[in-house]
Amino acid sequence: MTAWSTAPAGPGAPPLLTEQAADIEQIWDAFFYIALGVGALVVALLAWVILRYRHRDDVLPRQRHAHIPLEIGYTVVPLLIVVGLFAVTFGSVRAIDELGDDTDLVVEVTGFQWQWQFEYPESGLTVVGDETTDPELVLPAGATVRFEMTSLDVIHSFWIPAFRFKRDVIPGIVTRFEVDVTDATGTFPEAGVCAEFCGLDHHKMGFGVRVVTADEFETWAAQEAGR
Ligand SMILES: [Cu+2]
Repeated sequence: MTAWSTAPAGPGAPPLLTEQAADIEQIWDAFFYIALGVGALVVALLAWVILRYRHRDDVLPRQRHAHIPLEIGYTVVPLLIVVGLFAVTFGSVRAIDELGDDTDLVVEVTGFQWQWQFEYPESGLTVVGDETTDPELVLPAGATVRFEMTSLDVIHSFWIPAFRFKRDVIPGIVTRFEVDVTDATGTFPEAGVCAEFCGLDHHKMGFGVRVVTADEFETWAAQEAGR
């Protein structure tokens, strides 16, 4: 597991590999800067109270029972922030949950203790990792890819930080999501991990991601099928 495979968005974060990742990154940024602002306000108010009302004599500062506008303000403003963040998050998750009619490729992901298997049903291909070798998830650039995921044993979580998205992989249930892979090609070793602690060798559930052109994908699939 490389440092960046669990790093949040920001400097050093992996490149965005899906169209949806850019939206999600914006939401992460919004959360970050709003949290920073709220944190700064709290620290500033604390510092002001500590300094302004520090113990100087035994006279209490002026006591006040209620301040209605202030109380309404500090209830309504956080509520608006939470509702706003919920709304944008809901929108972006729905964009990934919505399965369109123009899927180019289906990848069936199976998590198990302690590796991953990627199946490409249309080409009859199976890529599976083992103790010593991480599997590589090969994706065609520019394609709309649907992931259909399940687990053979316990709950895992399929996490490609470059997607800025992860989803639980649950035994007995198929979870799905769909993303549009960007046009950039490249090889990203250790780009994926399991993000749900699933036992002793949980940390060994890494996998690589390789994004190739549509033609290269066909060639790869034909080669693998011929093996
Ligand atoms: Cu796992």
